[in-house]
Amino acid sequence: MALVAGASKTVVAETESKIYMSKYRGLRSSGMITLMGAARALPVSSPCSSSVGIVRAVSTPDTVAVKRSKVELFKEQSNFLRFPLNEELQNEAPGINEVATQLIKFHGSYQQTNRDERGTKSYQFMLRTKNPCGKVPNKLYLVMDDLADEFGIGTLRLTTRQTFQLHGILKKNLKTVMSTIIKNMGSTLGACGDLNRNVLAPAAPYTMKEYAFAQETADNIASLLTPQSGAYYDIWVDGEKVVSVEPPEVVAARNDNSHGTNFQDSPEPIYGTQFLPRKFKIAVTVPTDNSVDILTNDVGIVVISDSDGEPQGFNIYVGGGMGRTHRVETTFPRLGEPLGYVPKEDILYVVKAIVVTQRENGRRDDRKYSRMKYLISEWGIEKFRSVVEQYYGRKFEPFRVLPDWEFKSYLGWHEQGDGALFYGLHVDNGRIGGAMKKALREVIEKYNLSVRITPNQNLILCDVRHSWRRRITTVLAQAGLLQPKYVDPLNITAMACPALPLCPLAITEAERGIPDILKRVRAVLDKVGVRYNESVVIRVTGCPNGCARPYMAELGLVGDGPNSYQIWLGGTPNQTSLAKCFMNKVKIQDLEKVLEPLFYNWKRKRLQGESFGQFTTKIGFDRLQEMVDKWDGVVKVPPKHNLKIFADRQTYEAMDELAQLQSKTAHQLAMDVIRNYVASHQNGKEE
Ligand code: SRM
Ligand code: SF4
Repeated sequence: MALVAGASKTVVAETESKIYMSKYRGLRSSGMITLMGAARALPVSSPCSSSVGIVRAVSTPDTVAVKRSKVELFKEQSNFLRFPLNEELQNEAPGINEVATQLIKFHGSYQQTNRDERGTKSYQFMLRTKNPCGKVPNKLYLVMDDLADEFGIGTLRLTTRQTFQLHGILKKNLKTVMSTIIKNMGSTLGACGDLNRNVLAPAAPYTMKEYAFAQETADNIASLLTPQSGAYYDIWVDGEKVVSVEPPEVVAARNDNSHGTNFQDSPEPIYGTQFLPRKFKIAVTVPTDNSVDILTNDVGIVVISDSDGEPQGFNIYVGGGMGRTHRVETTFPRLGEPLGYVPKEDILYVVKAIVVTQRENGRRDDRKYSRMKYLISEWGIEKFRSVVEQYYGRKFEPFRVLPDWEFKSYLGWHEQGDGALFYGLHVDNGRIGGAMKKALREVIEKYNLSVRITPNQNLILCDVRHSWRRRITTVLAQAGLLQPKYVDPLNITAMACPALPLCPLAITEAERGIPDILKRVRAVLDKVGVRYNESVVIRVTGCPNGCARPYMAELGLVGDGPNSYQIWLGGTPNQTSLAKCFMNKVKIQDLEKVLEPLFYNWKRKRLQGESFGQFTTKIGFDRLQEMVDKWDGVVKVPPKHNLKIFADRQTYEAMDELAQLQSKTAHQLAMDVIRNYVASHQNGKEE
């Protein structure tokens, strides 16, 4: 029996998932919990519209005893995410109880412990911000930078969904940190929890109409789906009103109930007491720009313009998602599939209709299967579409034909389109610390720059004047933030999740392990003769949840035991196909035994321009396995030129310093520069 601590002792969850309506009714009549009042106006497909105002696991059978997961009960009894979080935050204990731990996620925080430490658990909190399109105003960047030093572990983490994470915040400092973020143009509301997460959009601050429109749409969707009850401000800034001006079209779309989407008179008109069955993810982009990994989102939205570049509407994909559980084959990563096209003025209504379809029908009995991808897989896209259409009140038009997708990194210097420049910086695994953190702060503060976070854990400095370019390039390069042409192409597209020591779900290393993995992969590529400028998209996660989207990588390493990984192959450089699991339980020290034969054969047997991902898919796993099994370790490639490099002392010392910042020797750094030079000349590029 699990006791829901903090509440009256009568609140008992009998097992993880058996919650009975009769018990719930008792609580309601005792007035202990505030519930929103009204029923949905026009029930569409819900079989349980009789349960006043409550969404109950609606694709599971509507019996008296509907099974719901424990978290559903926590949400229901929380007075819209307040209770018992508020109480738990005020007591002297270093941590918070189980219910509050679930609720605080909706406020943008996770309780964690340092898994490297033995003995008594020392609780700490990770905070995640919400930054639609990755936009970070200058003031917020500086504040985050300070907070990381004063209250965190001294680093900032850029995430795969264009947000910041601060790790290591103690409970006693949570309110100070949260309120500081809120008062400095930031928010963490809804960064985690069963609701809409940060909305992705291309981070490039282009002023072109299509990009600006995609970003405005992402902002509006984020506003539409922000929790409304005020609990966040009650808890973190003592109910202070934080003025946020919403566009009238967002307010109108949220309040519209002409198709039975809303809980009328509820503090949460879209979410109700139960919020969504699970996390929910949306990305918006423009044709060709797949910087957002569009197909991995619950909803992927693509701006469609006329021949003059004037946005007219949107193509919509649904049902993407990465998370899975080892050895449970009924859980799987899945790509979004086309739902249809809608005119531009309908987008907020359509998004709401999709969210409500998932709210009403997504499973609430077993959180492993609660993501919308499982609902769509079970129903099929036709049924899903027809239910969404009822909430939308119109039919979808046919999905418009799209050009091929490309991965865009936005690294290096680019024109914004308004006379200013932006500078995309590669940040290994999004971890900003040490000299790099100091230099970034100096530049961002001095030139009053706003920044953007990319979905690849990188950073863009915006609104840079041409006259500042040289100075900024130099200051950042001295701190190890090099122009992309000086960064190993493997690093540019690689990603790893945080994993150990703070992620409670990590099975093995990811962020801490990837620097060495990439060096070893580079050594293997060198050995088999693959040229330096040819790259492979590598993504590493410490468990199968897929936070660095490893199932879209050409080479995905997914932790499946201490120092061991599954190897996933078959993603493409433009992130449009799903990889498959090639091998299980490969020990990290045995990586070369698998990679050497694969890269050797790719080098020798590929068609011109064929990426590693395309090659592995074409060859098939049986033959790849044979290559690995028969590999004798003998690489027959022409010998390399033995190049000697001479430099004067001053140059050598400068290179040595720079090399140390990149964990290389001066010789390796020099080789990288030469390789890059040769590669770009082979490609006919200007230096
Ligand atoms: Fe994630 C849980 C980190 C993007 C799928 N993710 C976690 C937690 C919070 C662990 C936990 O539940 O206690 C990790 C915190 C680690 C730490 O100490 O920082 C965590 N996820 C991250 C970040 C920081 C990884 C990164 O390297 O940047 C990303 C933060 C995104 C953000 O700013 O909102 C992050 N997580 C993702 C993505 C990628 C994406 O959204 O594009 C995915 C796969 C896409 C998807 O959702 O399907 C992802 N995270 C998960 C899952 C599996 C969800 C599922 O459907 O099964 C979990 C576990 C869960 O939810 O139960 C999870
Ligand atoms: Fe943690 Fe797993 Fe996500 Fe990595 S993939 S951050 S180990 S939940």
